[in-house]
Amino acid sequence: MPGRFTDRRLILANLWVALLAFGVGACMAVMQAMSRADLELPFRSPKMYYMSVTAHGILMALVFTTFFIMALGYVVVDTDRGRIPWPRFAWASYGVALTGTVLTLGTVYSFKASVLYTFYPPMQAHPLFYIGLTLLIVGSWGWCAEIIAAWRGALRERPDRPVSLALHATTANAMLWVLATLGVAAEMLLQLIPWSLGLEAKIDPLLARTLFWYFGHPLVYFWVLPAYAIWYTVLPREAGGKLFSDPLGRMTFALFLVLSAPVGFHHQFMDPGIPAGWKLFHMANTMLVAFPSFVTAFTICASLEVAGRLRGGTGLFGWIRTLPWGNPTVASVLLALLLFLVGGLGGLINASYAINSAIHNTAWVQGHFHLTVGSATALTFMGTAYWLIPKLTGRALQFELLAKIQPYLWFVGMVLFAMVNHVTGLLGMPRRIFEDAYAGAPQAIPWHGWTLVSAFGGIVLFVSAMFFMLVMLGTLFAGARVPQEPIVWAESLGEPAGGYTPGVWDRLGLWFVVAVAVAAIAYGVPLWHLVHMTRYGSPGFHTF
Ligand code: HAS
Repeated sequence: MPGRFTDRRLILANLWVALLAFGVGACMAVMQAMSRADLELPFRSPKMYYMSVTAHGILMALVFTTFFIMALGYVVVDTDRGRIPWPRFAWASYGVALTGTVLTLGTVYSFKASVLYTFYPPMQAHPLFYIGLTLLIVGSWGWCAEIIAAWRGALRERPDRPVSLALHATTANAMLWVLATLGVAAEMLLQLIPWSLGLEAKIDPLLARTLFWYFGHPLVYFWVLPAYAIWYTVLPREAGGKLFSDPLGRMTFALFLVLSAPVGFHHQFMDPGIPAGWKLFHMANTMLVAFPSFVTAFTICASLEVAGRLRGGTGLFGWIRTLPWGNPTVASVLLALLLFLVGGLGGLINASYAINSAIHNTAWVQGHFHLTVGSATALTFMGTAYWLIPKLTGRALQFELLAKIQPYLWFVGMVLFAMVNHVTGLLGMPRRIFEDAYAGAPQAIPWHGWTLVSAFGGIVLFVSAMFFMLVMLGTLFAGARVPQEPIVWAESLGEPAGGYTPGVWDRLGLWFVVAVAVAAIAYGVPLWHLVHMTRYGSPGFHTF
């Protein structure tokens, strides 16, 4: 029966890595949340804690996301084009990315790379840590080549028709990823790898941080754009309605491509050595890149209203009640949207130059990113898995009741965990600390009660994650055979009878060129300054 997908094995291979990374990452997370609240655990120590935080960050933020996004990209191409352009090349890219992942995690679990997922120098890891991450990125470039080739193939075949919105979104994300990863590739090849191999005695941490954040902010959009794609192309149909506007979706993804890179200094507002004018410029761009998210909030809300009213909802808010809250895919996405509303608005607070000094490096930041990548992205991906796996495997979801409860548990856990992190952040609690007693500092006393609440949230999140894993493993191994449904993207309201004709937002090649130019303006001069100013460099430090 399974066979609707030509590249099913490749998609499943990517999904398996994503799922395993998520399951292991969730186990590390619950230990960290408890350890931070001073709850005793076997083998608890700072050394164990920082190894675990590094592993959790790499597994969740870099491995789970990247492999899930690659699987989803192949699903889109397979659905729209019937097959991916070069299957052997895709398998080779997968092999490279997987080898890199194993190398990196090997160094982390052998306590040779407790440098956290941002791997800021002068903390130094084993060379294989950096080489492994580089391979993970090289593997993902193979995926980008596949997606862009599929998009070009679709354009060549039907020049009078735009590609599907799903393929448009996936291609914009692949282009964004190519542009973003140039920064981290430069950091790895010119700085971190030679320095960790002992070929260079010292490293310039500020230059490394700048190259990292050139990559690091578009990275967050690389994580969230596939979730946006699901909100636009799957949610409206699953909720029983239509997408409010297809053209607004196309504009959104093209704008993200252009505006994602020239904003990285909002992670470095507190760093010395970067002129204030450039920080202000990046702040203004950050406010601009919020625009496509506001458009998305409007479009998705309008699409949900259409669905709710088609399902019989009346009155100002009656349509919200009639949405299918019992459908695990829809519930996951709706709850992800609600959490993202808070996380996204928190992002705008972070991006305000002056206010950033109050929250930078505090627990607030981990609150922010658990509502964004940990909810908007991760919870949407869980909902996507409930929708996708039966279509991919021809097996019915197992443990359906757990699947129905799981998104709500995630929501409650995240409210307790991430909202509370915002509060402790405002109370001055730093992020990434092993224990909230902070060596008995009196300022730390008010943190403890709140941190216990966040630890409880961590436990609820862990239970939710295990429910998800049970449903996935149960379905993949023992789901009953069912007729395989094809993937059909959501229809859009107001589509002209003969279909749309390509518009300016469909010209992703042009927007890529604009994106390169904007990134060159935003980074060219500051990087030139950094490279030419007097620099002293630092030797490596092995903290644990
Ligand atoms: Fe961020 C730090 C600013 C979005 C991830 N961010 C981080 C870090 C991560 C991260 C991982 O300016 C930590 C990095 C580290 O380790 O140091 N972020 C922003 C801004 C946005 C933003 C302005 N971030 C994200 C997304 C992420 C992510 C998305 C991952 C996926 N972030 C910052 C800044 C920092 C930062 C500073 C540095 C802080 C510091 O000092 O260290 C914006 O793009 C957000 C725009 C989004 C919105 C929300 C739109 C709402 C929508 C939902 C609508 C809801 C509906 C509900 C329709 C304005 C789309 C309907 C439901 C019904 C039931 C009807």
